[in-house]
Amino acid sequence: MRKIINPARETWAELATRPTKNLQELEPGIMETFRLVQEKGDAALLELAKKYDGVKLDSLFVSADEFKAAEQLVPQELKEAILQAYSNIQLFHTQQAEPVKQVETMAGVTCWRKSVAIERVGLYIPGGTAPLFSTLLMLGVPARIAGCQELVLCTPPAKYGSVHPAILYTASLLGINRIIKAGGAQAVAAMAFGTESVPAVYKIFGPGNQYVTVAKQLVSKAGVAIDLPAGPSEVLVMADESANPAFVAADLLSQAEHGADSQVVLLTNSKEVLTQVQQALEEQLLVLPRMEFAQKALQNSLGIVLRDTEEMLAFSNLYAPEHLILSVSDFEGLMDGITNAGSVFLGHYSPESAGDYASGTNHTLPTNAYARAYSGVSLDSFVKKITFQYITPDGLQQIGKTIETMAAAEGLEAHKNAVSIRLKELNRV
Ligand code: HSO
Ligand code: ZN
Repeated sequence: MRKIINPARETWAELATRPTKNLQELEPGIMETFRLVQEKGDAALLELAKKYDGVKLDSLFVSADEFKAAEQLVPQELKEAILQAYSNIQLFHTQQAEPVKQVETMAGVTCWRKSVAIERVGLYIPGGTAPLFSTLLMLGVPARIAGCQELVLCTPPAKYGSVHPAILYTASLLGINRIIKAGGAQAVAAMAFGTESVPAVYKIFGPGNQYVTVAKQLVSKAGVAIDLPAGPSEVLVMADESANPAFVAADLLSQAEHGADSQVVLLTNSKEVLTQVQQALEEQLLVLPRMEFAQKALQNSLGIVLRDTEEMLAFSNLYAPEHLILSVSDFEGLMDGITNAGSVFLGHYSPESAGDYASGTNHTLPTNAYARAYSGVSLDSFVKKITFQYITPDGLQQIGKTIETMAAAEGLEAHKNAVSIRLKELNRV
Protein backbone atom coordinates (compact mmCIF):
# COMPACT_ATOMS: atom_id res chain seq x y z
CA MET A 1 0.00 0.00 0.00
CA ARG A 2 1.37 3.37 -1.05
CA LYS A 3 1.42 5.69 1.99
CA ILE A 4 0.64 9.36 1.43
CA ILE A 5 0.49 11.90 4.25
CA ASN A 6 -1.52 15.09 3.84
CA PRO A 7 -1.26 15.42 0.08
CA ALA A 8 -1.69 18.93 -1.29
CA ARG A 9 -5.11 19.58 -2.86
CA GLU A 10 -3.53 20.07 -6.28
CA THR A 11 -2.41 16.45 -6.23
CA TRP A 12 -5.80 14.96 -5.31
CA ALA A 13 -7.12 14.70 -8.86
CA GLU A 14 -4.09 12.69 -9.90
CA LEU A 15 -4.34 10.44 -6.82
CA ALA A 16 -7.99 9.81 -7.68
CA THR A 17 -7.20 8.78 -11.26
CA ARG A 18 -7.44 5.05 -11.96
CA PRO A 19 -4.64 3.46 -13.94
CA THR A 20 -5.91 3.20 -17.50
CA LYS A 21 -5.44 0.23 -19.70
CA ASN A 22 -5.63 0.67 -23.40
CA LEU A 23 -7.83 -2.14 -24.61
CA GLN A 24 -8.05 -0.90 -28.18
CA GLU A 25 -5.57 -3.48 -29.36
CA LEU A 26 -8.10 -6.20 -28.53
CA GLU A 27 -10.66 -4.77 -30.95
CA PRO A 28 -9.49 -6.35 -34.24
CA GLY A 29 -9.51 -9.85 -32.71
CA ILE A 30 -12.93 -9.26 -31.20
CA MET A 31 -14.31 -7.97 -34.51
CA GLU A 32 -13.04 -11.16 -36.11
CA THR A 33 -14.92 -13.18 -33.46
CA PHE A 34 -18.05 -11.12 -34.18
CA ARG A 35 -17.73 -11.87 -37.90
CA LEU A 36 -17.36 -15.57 -37.22
CA VAL A 37 -20.44 -15.68 -34.98
CA GLN A 38 -22.48 -13.65 -37.46
CA GLU A 39 -21.46 -15.92 -40.34
CA LYS A 40 -21.55 -19.36 -38.73
CA GLY A 41 -23.85 -18.93 -35.72
CA ASP A 42 -23.91 -21.91 -33.35
CA ALA A 43 -21.10 -23.63 -35.26
CA ALA A 44 -18.85 -20.67 -34.44
CA LEU A 45 -19.75 -20.92 -30.75
CA LEU A 46 -18.82 -24.61 -30.72
CA GLU A 47 -15.59 -23.92 -32.57
CA LEU A 48 -14.62 -21.09 -30.20
CA ALA A 49 -15.45 -23.16 -27.09
CA LYS A 50 -12.87 -25.62 -28.35
CA LYS A 51 -10.35 -22.91 -29.13
CA TYR A 52 -10.68 -20.73 -26.02
CA ASP A 53 -12.23 -22.96 -23.33
CA GLY A 54 -10.53 -26.15 -24.48
CA VAL A 55 -13.74 -28.20 -24.59
CA LYS A 56 -15.43 -30.12 -27.35
CA LEU A 57 -19.10 -29.58 -26.57
CA ASP A 58 -21.79 -32.00 -27.74
CA SER A 59 -24.39 -29.34 -27.21
CA LEU A 60 -24.34 -25.61 -26.52
CA PHE A 61 -27.08 -25.99 -23.95
CA VAL A 62 -27.04 -27.16 -20.36
CA SER A 63 -29.09 -30.37 -20.38
CA ALA A 64 -31.94 -31.35 -18.04
CA ASP A 65 -29.61 -33.99 -16.56
CA GLU A 66 -27.00 -31.37 -15.74
CA PHE A 67 -29.62 -29.27 -13.98
CA LYS A 68 -30.72 -32.31 -12.02
CA ALA A 69 -27.15 -33.20 -11.03
CA ALA A 70 -26.54 -29.62 -9.87
CA GLU A 71 -29.48 -29.88 -7.51
CA GLN A 72 -27.66 -32.80 -5.82
CA LEU A 73 -24.22 -31.19 -5.91
CA VAL A 74 -25.03 -27.92 -4.17
CA PRO A 75 -24.74 -28.41 -0.40
CA GLN A 76 -27.89 -27.74 1.63
CA GLU A 77 -26.20 -24.92 3.54
CA LEU A 78 -25.37 -23.09 0.32
CA LYS A 79 -28.89 -23.59 -1.01
CA GLU A 80 -30.30 -21.99 2.13
CA ALA A 81 -27.85 -19.09 1.87
CA ILE A 82 -28.79 -18.50 -1.77
CA LEU A 83 -32.49 -18.60 -0.86
CA GLN A 84 -31.97 -16.04 1.92
CA ALA A 85 -30.04 -13.72 -0.40
CA TYR A 86 -32.67 -14.21 -3.10
CA SER A 87 -35.42 -13.21 -0.72
CA ASN A 88 -33.62 -10.05 0.47
CA ILE A 89 -32.69 -8.97 -3.06
CA GLN A 90 -36.26 -9.65 -4.16
CA LEU A 91 -37.69 -7.58 -1.32
CA PHE A 92 -35.39 -4.62 -1.91
CA HIS A 93 -35.85 -4.56 -5.67
CA THR A 94 -39.62 -5.08 -5.59
CA GLN A 95 -39.92 -1.81 -3.63
CA GLN A 96 -38.23 0.01 -6.52
CA ALA A 97 -41.32 -0.33 -8.72
CA GLU A 98 -42.86 3.07 -9.37
CA PRO A 99 -46.63 3.48 -9.30
CA VAL A 100 -48.09 5.09 -12.42
CA LYS A 101 -49.10 8.67 -11.62
CA GLN A 102 -51.42 10.52 -13.96
CA VAL A 103 -50.72 14.25 -13.94
CA GLU A 104 -53.17 16.77 -15.35
CA THR A 105 -50.73 19.51 -16.35
CA MET A 106 -53.62 21.70 -17.59
CA ALA A 107 -57.35 21.07 -17.67
CA GLY A 108 -57.87 18.34 -20.26
CA VAL A 109 -54.13 17.62 -20.69
CA THR A 110 -53.15 14.41 -18.90
CA CYS A 111 -49.64 12.90 -18.94
CA TRP A 112 -48.22 9.78 -17.30
CA ARG A 113 -45.22 7.51 -17.39
CA LYS A 114 -45.21 3.75 -17.28
CA SER A 115 -42.38 1.26 -16.85
CA VAL A 116 -42.42 -1.44 -19.47
CA ALA A 117 -40.04 -4.38 -19.31
CA ILE A 118 -37.27 -4.79 -21.86
CA GLU A 119 -38.55 -7.89 -23.62
CA ARG A 120 -35.28 -9.72 -24.15
CA VAL A 121 -32.21 -9.37 -21.99
CA GLY A 122 -28.92 -11.22 -22.00
CA LEU A 123 -27.02 -12.07 -18.82
CA TYR A 124 -23.34 -12.91 -18.91
CA ILE A 125 -22.00 -14.79 -15.91
CA PRO A 126 -18.25 -15.42 -15.79
CA GLY A 127 -16.90 -18.86 -15.00
CA GLY A 128 -13.24 -19.50 -14.31
CA THR A 129 -11.67 -18.95 -10.92
CA ALA A 130 -14.72 -17.24 -9.39
CA PRO A 131 -18.05 -18.43 -10.83
CA LEU A 132 -20.23 -15.54 -9.73
CA PHE A 133 -23.61 -17.11 -9.04
CA SER A 134 -24.26 -14.11 -6.77
CA THR A 135 -24.16 -11.91 -9.89
CA LEU A 136 -26.81 -14.13 -11.45
CA LEU A 137 -29.08 -13.29 -8.49
CA MET A 138 -28.28 -9.57 -8.79
CA LEU A 139 -29.30 -9.55 -12.46
CA GLY A 140 -31.93 -12.28 -12.62
CA VAL A 141 -34.05 -11.13 -9.69
CA PRO A 142 -34.74 -7.59 -10.98
CA ALA A 143 -35.16 -8.95 -14.52
CA ARG A 144 -37.91 -11.24 -13.26
CA ILE A 145 -39.57 -8.51 -11.18
CA ALA A 146 -39.53 -6.20 -14.21
CA GLY A 147 -41.23 -8.92 -16.26
CA CYS A 148 -38.62 -9.39 -18.99
CA GLN A 149 -40.04 -12.12 -21.23
CA GLU A 150 -36.83 -13.71 -22.31
CA LEU A 151 -33.70 -14.11 -20.21
CA VAL A 152 -30.74 -15.45 -22.13
CA LEU A 153 -27.91 -16.68 -19.96
CA CYS A 154 -24.41 -17.26 -21.30
CA THR A 155 -21.57 -18.63 -19.21
CA PRO A 156 -18.29 -20.19 -20.29
CA PRO A 157 -17.97 -23.96 -19.95
CA ALA A 158 -15.33 -25.27 -17.55
CA LYS A 159 -13.25 -28.39 -18.13
CA TYR A 160 -15.29 -31.25 -19.59
CA GLY A 161 -17.98 -28.75 -20.59
CA SER A 162 -19.51 -28.34 -17.17
CA VAL A 163 -21.08 -25.24 -15.59
CA HIS A 164 -20.68 -24.58 -11.85
CA PRO A 165 -23.59 -26.29 -10.02
CA ALA A 166 -24.39 -23.16 -7.96
CA ILE A 167 -24.90 -21.21 -11.20
CA LEU A 168 -27.29 -23.91 -12.41
CA TYR A 169 -29.10 -24.06 -9.07
CA THR A 170 -29.53 -20.25 -9.03
CA ALA A 171 -30.69 -20.27 -12.66
CA SER A 172 -33.34 -22.86 -11.78
CA LEU A 173 -34.61 -20.66 -8.95
CA LEU A 174 -34.98 -17.85 -11.44
CA GLY A 175 -36.81 -20.07 -13.89
CA ILE A 176 -34.02 -19.87 -16.44
CA ASN A 177 -33.76 -23.23 -18.12
CA ARG A 178 -31.91 -22.24 -21.24
CA ILE A 179 -28.24 -21.71 -20.52
CA ILE A 180 -25.78 -21.35 -23.34
CA LYS A 181 -22.28 -22.60 -22.76
CA ALA A 182 -20.43 -19.71 -24.31
CA GLY A 183 -18.00 -17.22 -22.88
CA GLY A 184 -15.93 -14.22 -23.92
CA ALA A 185 -16.57 -12.00 -26.90
CA GLN A 186 -18.34 -14.84 -28.73
CA ALA A 187 -21.04 -14.96 -26.04
CA VAL A 188 -21.57 -11.20 -26.31
CA ALA A 189 -21.75 -11.49 -30.11
CA ALA A 190 -24.27 -14.32 -29.89
CA MET A 191 -26.52 -12.31 -27.56
CA ALA A 192 -26.18 -9.14 -29.64
CA PHE A 193 -26.66 -10.59 -33.12
CA GLY A 194 -28.42 -13.90 -32.40
CA THR A 195 -27.61 -17.38 -33.68
CA GLU A 196 -29.82 -20.39 -34.44
CA SER A 197 -30.16 -21.14 -30.73
CA VAL A 198 -29.40 -17.79 -29.10
CA PRO A 199 -32.06 -15.14 -29.54
CA ALA A 200 -30.72 -11.62 -30.12
CA VAL A 201 -31.38 -9.45 -27.07
CA TYR A 202 -31.91 -5.72 -26.60
CA LYS A 203 -29.67 -5.27 -23.56
CA ILE A 204 -26.66 -7.18 -22.21
CA PHE A 205 -25.75 -7.31 -18.52
CA GLY A 206 -22.93 -8.76 -16.51
CA PRO A 207 -19.23 -8.57 -15.72
CA GLY A 208 -16.45 -10.30 -17.54
CA ASN A 209 -12.83 -10.24 -18.57
CA GLN A 210 -11.27 -7.66 -20.88
CA TYR A 211 -12.65 -9.39 -23.97
CA VAL A 212 -16.17 -9.30 -22.61
CA THR A 213 -15.74 -5.66 -21.60
CA VAL A 214 -14.53 -4.57 -25.02
CA ALA A 215 -17.12 -6.73 -26.81
CA LYS A 216 -19.89 -5.06 -24.78
CA GLN A 217 -18.54 -1.62 -25.66
CA LEU A 218 -18.47 -2.55 -29.35
CA VAL A 219 -22.02 -3.94 -29.48
CA SER A 220 -23.27 -0.89 -27.59
CA LYS A 221 -22.02 1.21 -30.49
CA ALA A 222 -24.05 -1.05 -32.76
CA GLY A 223 -27.30 -0.29 -30.93
CA VAL A 224 -27.50 -3.00 -28.26
CA ALA A 225 -27.78 -1.48 -24.79
CA ILE A 226 -25.41 -2.52 -21.99
CA ASP A 227 -25.73 -2.26 -18.22
CA LEU A 228 -22.70 -0.16 -17.35
CA PRO A 229 -19.30 0.75 -18.71
CA ALA A 230 -17.13 -1.77 -16.86
CA GLY A 231 -13.85 -1.37 -15.04
CA PRO A 232 -12.00 -3.20 -12.26
CA SER A 233 -13.87 -3.43 -8.96
CA GLU A 234 -12.99 -0.91 -6.24
CA VAL A 235 -13.55 0.09 -2.64
CA LEU A 236 -12.73 3.21 -0.67
CA VAL A 237 -12.75 2.95 3.13
CA MET A 238 -12.84 5.99 5.38
CA ALA A 239 -11.56 5.11 8.84
CA ASP A 240 -11.16 7.30 11.91
CA GLU A 241 -9.84 6.40 15.39
CA SER A 242 -13.04 4.53 16.17
CA ALA A 243 -12.34 2.01 13.39
CA ASN A 244 -11.19 -1.53 14.07
CA PRO A 245 -8.03 -1.91 11.92
CA ALA A 246 -8.63 -5.64 11.45
CA PHE A 247 -12.14 -4.98 10.11
CA VAL A 248 -10.82 -2.31 7.76
CA ALA A 249 -8.06 -4.61 6.48
CA ALA A 250 -10.59 -7.37 5.91
CA ASP A 251 -12.78 -5.03 3.85
CA LEU A 252 -9.83 -3.86 1.76
CA LEU A 253 -8.78 -7.45 1.11
CA SER A 254 -12.29 -8.53 0.17
CA GLN A 255 -12.06 -6.17 -2.75
CA ALA A 256 -8.38 -6.83 -3.49
CA GLU A 257 -8.98 -10.57 -3.90
CA HIS A 258 -11.27 -9.97 -6.89
CA GLY A 259 -8.30 -9.40 -9.16
CA ALA A 260 -4.84 -7.98 -9.55
CA ASP A 261 -6.35 -4.82 -11.04
CA SER A 262 -8.80 -4.18 -8.14
CA GLN A 263 -8.63 -0.66 -6.75
CA VAL A 264 -8.33 -0.30 -2.99
CA VAL A 265 -8.14 3.04 -1.14
CA LEU A 266 -7.93 3.82 2.57
CA LEU A 267 -8.56 7.34 3.85
CA THR A 268 -7.88 8.12 7.48
CA ASN A 269 -7.26 11.09 9.72
CA SER A 270 -4.87 9.09 11.89
CA LYS A 271 -1.36 7.88 11.11
CA GLU A 272 -1.74 5.19 13.78
CA VAL A 273 -4.83 3.78 12.10
CA LEU A 274 -2.92 3.61 8.80
CA THR A 275 -0.04 1.75 10.41
CA GLN A 276 -2.36 -0.64 12.23
CA VAL A 277 -4.36 -1.36 9.08
CA GLN A 278 -1.15 -2.07 7.20
CA GLN A 279 -0.09 -4.55 9.86
CA ALA A 280 -3.47 -6.23 9.77
CA LEU A 281 -3.32 -6.40 5.97
CA GLU A 282 -0.02 -8.25 6.11
CA GLU A 283 -1.32 -10.76 8.64
CA GLN A 284 -4.62 -11.45 6.90
CA LEU A 285 -3.13 -11.57 3.42
CA LEU A 286 -0.94 -14.57 4.18
CA VAL A 287 -3.81 -16.94 4.76
CA LEU A 288 -5.90 -16.00 1.74
CA PRO A 289 -6.24 -18.62 -0.99
CA ARG A 290 -6.33 -15.79 -3.53
CA MET A 291 -3.28 -14.14 -1.95
CA GLU A 292 -1.57 -13.54 -5.28
CA PHE A 293 -4.40 -11.43 -6.70
CA ALA A 294 -4.79 -9.53 -3.44
CA GLN A 295 -1.09 -8.87 -3.13
CA LYS A 296 -0.88 -7.43 -6.64
CA ALA A 297 -3.95 -5.26 -6.05
CA LEU A 298 -2.45 -3.98 -2.80
CA GLN A 299 0.68 -2.90 -4.63
CA ASN A 300 -1.42 -0.31 -6.48
CA SER A 301 -3.48 0.62 -3.45
CA LEU A 302 -3.39 3.93 -1.61
CA GLY A 303 -3.36 4.69 2.12
CA ILE A 304 -3.91 8.43 2.49
CA VAL A 305 -3.80 10.42 5.71
CA LEU A 306 -5.93 13.54 5.56
CA ARG A 307 -6.62 16.24 8.15
CA ASP A 308 -10.18 15.37 9.13
CA THR A 309 -13.36 13.63 8.06
CA GLU A 310 -14.40 16.67 6.01
CA GLU A 311 -11.30 16.27 3.84
CA MET A 312 -11.91 12.54 3.63
CA LEU A 313 -15.41 13.17 2.34
CA ALA A 314 -14.16 15.71 -0.20
CA PHE A 315 -11.55 13.26 -1.51
CA SER A 316 -14.05 10.43 -1.68
CA ASN A 317 -16.51 12.56 -3.65
CA LEU A 318 -13.74 13.39 -6.09
CA TYR A 319 -12.74 9.73 -6.39
CA ALA A 320 -16.38 8.55 -6.80
CA PRO A 321 -15.81 4.98 -5.57
CA GLU A 322 -17.87 1.98 -6.60
CA HIS A 323 -18.11 0.97 -2.92
CA LEU A 324 -17.70 3.40 -0.03
CA ILE A 325 -17.37 2.19 3.55
CA LEU A 326 -17.69 4.73 6.37
CA SER A 327 -15.83 3.15 9.27
CA VAL A 328 -16.19 6.31 11.32
CA SER A 329 -18.12 7.15 14.47
CA ASP A 330 -20.08 10.03 12.95
CA PHE A 331 -21.24 8.35 9.76
CA GLU A 332 -24.64 9.96 10.20
CA GLY A 333 -23.08 13.41 10.11
CA LEU A 334 -21.20 12.54 6.93
CA MET A 335 -23.61 10.51 4.86
CA ASP A 336 -25.66 13.41 3.53
CA GLY A 337 -22.48 14.96 2.17
CA ILE A 338 -21.84 11.98 -0.12
CA THR A 339 -22.31 13.11 -3.70
CA ASN A 340 -20.52 10.43 -5.72
CA ALA A 341 -20.53 6.70 -4.86
CA GLY A 342 -22.07 3.50 -6.20
CA SER A 343 -23.10 1.92 -2.88
CA VAL A 344 -22.40 3.05 0.69
CA PHE A 345 -21.79 0.93 3.81
CA LEU A 346 -22.29 2.73 7.12
CA GLY A 347 -20.56 2.08 10.45
CA HIS A 348 -18.32 -0.71 11.67
CA TYR A 349 -20.65 -3.64 11.07
CA SER A 350 -21.65 -3.10 7.45
CA PRO A 351 -18.98 -4.86 5.38
CA GLU A 352 -19.07 -4.60 1.60
CA SER A 353 -19.52 -8.37 1.45
CA ALA A 354 -23.03 -7.90 2.83
CA GLY A 355 -23.99 -5.94 -0.27
CA ASP A 356 -21.97 -8.23 -2.52
CA TYR A 357 -24.12 -11.17 -1.52
CA ALA A 358 -27.12 -10.89 0.63
CA SER A 359 -28.38 -7.68 2.26
CA GLY A 360 -30.59 -6.81 -0.70
CA THR A 361 -28.78 -4.01 -2.59
CA ASN A 362 -27.36 -4.70 -6.02
CA HIS A 363 -23.67 -5.38 -6.50
CA THR A 364 -23.49 -4.39 -10.16
CA LEU A 365 -22.20 -0.86 -9.68
CA PRO A 366 -20.40 1.94 -11.52
CA THR A 367 -16.60 1.77 -11.36
CA ASN A 368 -13.83 4.01 -12.70
CA ALA A 369 -15.48 7.22 -11.38
CA TYR A 370 -18.64 6.59 -13.41
CA ALA A 371 -20.44 6.91 -10.05
CA ARG A 372 -20.32 10.65 -10.72
CA ALA A 373 -23.12 10.21 -13.20
CA TYR A 374 -24.27 6.57 -13.27
CA SER A 375 -26.32 4.46 -10.85
CA GLY A 376 -25.84 0.79 -10.19
CA VAL A 377 -28.12 -1.85 -11.66
CA SER A 378 -31.65 -1.78 -10.25
CA LEU A 379 -35.16 -2.56 -11.37
CA ASP A 380 -34.91 0.54 -13.60
CA SER A 381 -32.15 -1.13 -15.61
CA PHE A 382 -34.63 -3.73 -16.89
CA VAL A 383 -37.40 -1.38 -18.00
CA LYS A 384 -37.98 1.50 -20.32
CA LYS A 385 -40.18 4.29 -19.10
CA ILE A 386 -42.77 5.15 -21.70
CA THR A 387 -44.67 8.41 -21.46
CA PHE A 388 -48.33 8.73 -22.50
CA GLN A 389 -50.64 11.69 -22.96
CA TYR A 390 -54.30 12.18 -23.58
CA ILE A 391 -55.63 15.58 -24.60
CA THR A 392 -59.33 16.26 -24.74
CA PRO A 393 -60.83 18.75 -27.24
CA ASP A 394 -61.14 21.25 -24.37
CA GLY A 395 -57.55 20.52 -23.41
CA LEU A 396 -56.33 21.30 -26.92
CA GLN A 397 -58.22 24.61 -26.84
CA GLN A 398 -56.34 25.39 -23.62
CA ILE A 399 -52.84 24.51 -24.74
CA GLY A 400 -53.15 25.07 -28.51
CA LYS A 401 -52.07 28.71 -28.61
CA THR A 402 -48.89 28.00 -26.66
CA ILE A 403 -47.87 25.26 -29.10
CA GLU A 404 -48.69 27.36 -32.15
CA THR A 405 -46.66 30.30 -30.88
CA MET A 406 -43.61 28.20 -30.05
CA ALA A 407 -43.75 26.27 -33.34
CA ALA A 408 -43.99 29.49 -35.33
CA ALA A 409 -41.03 30.94 -33.43
CA GLU A 410 -38.94 27.87 -34.31
CA GLY A 411 -40.01 28.25 -37.91
CA LEU A 412 -41.74 24.86 -37.91
CA GLU A 413 -44.96 25.60 -39.71
CA ALA A 414 -46.09 21.98 -40.02
CA HIS A 415 -45.89 21.60 -36.25
CA LYS A 416 -48.08 24.67 -35.82
CA ASN A 417 -50.51 23.38 -38.40
CA ALA A 418 -51.00 20.06 -36.59
CA VAL A 419 -52.67 22.13 -33.87
CA SER A 420 -54.31 24.82 -36.01
CA ILE A 421 -56.09 22.28 -38.21
CA ARG A 422 -57.70 20.71 -35.16
CA LEU A 423 -58.61 24.00 -33.51
CA LYS A 424 -60.26 25.12 -36.76
CA GLU A 425 -62.35 21.97 -36.82
CA LEU A 426 -63.30 22.37 -33.14
CA ASN A 427 -64.31 26.00 -33.65
CA ARG A 428 -66.49 25.08 -36.61
CA VAL A 429 -68.79 22.80 -34.59
N1 HSO B 1 -17.60 -6.93 -5.29
C1 HSO B 1 -18.08 -7.37 -6.60
C2 HSO B 1 -19.27 -8.27 -6.53
C3 HSO B 1 -19.05 -9.63 -5.93
N2 HSO B 1 -18.35 -9.90 -4.84
C4 HSO B 1 -19.53 -10.83 -6.35
C5 HSO B 1 -18.41 -11.19 -4.56
N3 HSO B 1 -19.11 -11.77 -5.50
C6 HSO B 1 -18.38 -6.16 -7.47
O1 HSO B 1 -19.22 -5.27 -6.88
ZN1 ZN C 1 -16.90 -8.54 -4.03
